Amino acid sequence: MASKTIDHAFTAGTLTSAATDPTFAGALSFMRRRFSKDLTGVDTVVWGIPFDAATSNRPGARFGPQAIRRASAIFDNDPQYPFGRDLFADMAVIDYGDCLLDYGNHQETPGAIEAQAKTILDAGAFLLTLGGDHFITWPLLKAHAALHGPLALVQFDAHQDTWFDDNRRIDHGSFVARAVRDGIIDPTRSIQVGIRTHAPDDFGIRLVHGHELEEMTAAEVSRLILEHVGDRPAYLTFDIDCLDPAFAPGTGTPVAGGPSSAKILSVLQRLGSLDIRGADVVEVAPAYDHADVTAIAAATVAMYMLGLRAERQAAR
Ligand SMILES: [Mn+2]
Repeated sequence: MASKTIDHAFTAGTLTSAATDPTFAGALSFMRRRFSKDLTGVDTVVWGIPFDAATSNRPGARFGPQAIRRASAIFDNDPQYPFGRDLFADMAVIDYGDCLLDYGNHQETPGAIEAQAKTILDAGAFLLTLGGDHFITWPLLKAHAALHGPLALVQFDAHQDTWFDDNRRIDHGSFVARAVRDGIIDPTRSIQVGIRTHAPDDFGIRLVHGHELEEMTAAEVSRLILEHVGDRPAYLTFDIDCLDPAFAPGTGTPVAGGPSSAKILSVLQRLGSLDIRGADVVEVAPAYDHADVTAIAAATVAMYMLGLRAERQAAR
């Protein structure tokens, strides 16, 4: 066995080295990136937020980061499809581990997430977060908007997340209402894809409903997103319940009638010209999953976000 690695997550010599751990063995960081809290010379940070206390129905997304890391072992040392490249050849990516939260004191949760995100962003790194339920996106948006101003929100989701919010609730269904009120997203440049529930407000955000998605091609959907966002700095949030429960059963609030993972990955693949300043993948609840279907879909979405970034850097 020539030049294989094992436990690359802590034996890696450099941040840009390829991991060749056997798929079934080795320490499970995201895509075998080095586990580190050292932000020196880091381009991109993958970070877990194991929080699900804001869930309205089935809890369990606190186990999302672990499941997504484990599923990401399927990405071996071959060039990553469809990007045709080693994503880490020129991009220093670390797995920063998880956000420390007090499970008994949820009022402190948003502040803790925002402060720890700020540490990462202040070091100049791009942040890709693995949730956790969708509440976490609000403090993440706060940390990103402090740096970039109001962001265009590109949200893949079955839900609009604009339900009642009094600025104190710890609720995964109201982060968009709060972000609009806070002025940290620009609703006129924001878009939600895959919606198949009714919420109280849309705040002028462009919606693509589940039934519309069914009738549009992936090229049409991506063109709509690119035209609507334009050159605005964007934050991409991917709730795994955007996908039909057939493709993502392991989630807290599944809704029938959604797109396939193939359709949505085809949309994501075409978003390379978006100015994405931050991203997350949320709502993976592995207790309701089967054969890692949902975790593999989420790991693939997260890999695509790194792939888009690697492509953009190579084009510069
Ligand atoms: Mn949702």
